[in-house]
Amino acid sequence: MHIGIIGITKSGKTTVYSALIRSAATQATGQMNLGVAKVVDPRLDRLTAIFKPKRQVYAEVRYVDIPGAPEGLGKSQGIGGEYLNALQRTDALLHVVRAFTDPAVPHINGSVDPYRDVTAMDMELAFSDLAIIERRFKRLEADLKGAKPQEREHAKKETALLERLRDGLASDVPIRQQDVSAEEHKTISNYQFLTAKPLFIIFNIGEEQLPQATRLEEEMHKRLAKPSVQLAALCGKLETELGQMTPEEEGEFRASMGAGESAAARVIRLSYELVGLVSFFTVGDDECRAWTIPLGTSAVKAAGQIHSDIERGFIRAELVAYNDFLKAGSLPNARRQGLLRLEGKTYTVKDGDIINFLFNV
Ligand SMILES: Nc1nc2c(ncn2[C@@H]2O[C@H](COP(=O)(O)OP(=O)(O)OP(=O)(O)O)[C@@H](O)[C@H]2O)c(=O)[nH]1
Ligand SMILES: [Mg+2]
Repeated sequence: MHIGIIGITKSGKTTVYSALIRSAATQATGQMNLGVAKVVDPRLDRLTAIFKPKRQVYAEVRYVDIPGAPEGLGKSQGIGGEYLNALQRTDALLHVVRAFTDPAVPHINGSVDPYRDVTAMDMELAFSDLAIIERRFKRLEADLKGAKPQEREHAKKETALLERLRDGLASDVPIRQQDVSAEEHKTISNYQFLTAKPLFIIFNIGEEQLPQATRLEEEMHKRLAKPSVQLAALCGKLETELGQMTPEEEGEFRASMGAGESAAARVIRLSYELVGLVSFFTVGDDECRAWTIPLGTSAVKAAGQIHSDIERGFIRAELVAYNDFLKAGSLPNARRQGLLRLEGKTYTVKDGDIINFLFNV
């Protein structure tokens, strides 16, 4: 599971990436940066304060800083399309939009206009999807010649679906906002359409814009809010600098700057939600840990996240919801109050479940 960072050249992609992974990254020409960000979770901090384990392990999100294709996205397919391939492998896209002004870093279009850049990128992503659809039409046409009746049926169905997606794209509706059934989703999942991926739009603002950040985000929500689209404003440069400090120093600095809660931490948490991930916890003297699973994961699959042996030898999941645990105050109390329950293989794990897997190998 990883999120690809995209945007026009000098929008601050590498800067935002550095802020998210809390490490000052540079970028060799044409190279991608791959890094891991911790999902700071106050619930896990609370559990750690209660259990006082030797180790605390946060959930993680991976980000890929993909260098900008200078001549634009759609056109880059002509030059080998590694850029497109890299984008297609991602699970979501994070679009860093230039909102800061700095005469030392000229905007390639001459002026700073974040909403213009959002529209331009949306069009490029749509353009890339349209090209994939056109190529597929040609293949389907060829396949139809001499196809058996059943194959013909399939090809016709797919052609109709792709025509619908194409018409939607032509009227500016990204695939993520189009009506696609679960079955149709399966058909198109191989194509890795870029406008089908969840999208996070980040306005990379300058330090001097920080006092307006909230107002800016409200405006973003008015103008850009859509299903499977997440929005935030963040000062990449400042967040990167703060990310190099110890948590104590960072806290003091944020207070003195009026920079509020960590915008980077918030973006990471929102990315996690955007791609449909939730956390369950394991607790103990040794380790308190947040584990990552897709929303809707069964108990037995969740066990497999920890170890394949636990999945194979799964007997039961002994669990308590985070809020119930807090109410009870301890695991023995939770047990006495009937809040600690046993669930089987098919139980759907909820965000915040504290689980002890019983297994036998
Ligand atoms: N003043 C100011 N400068 C910034 C900010 N964010 C990034 N920059 C500067 O803008 C320049 C480009 O930033 P990068 O993060 O390298 O941008 P990029 O999108 O990765 O650039 P490419 O990979 O070359 O496309 C650097 O000199 C950054 O220091 C900001 O919030 N304010
Ligand atoms: Mg870069």
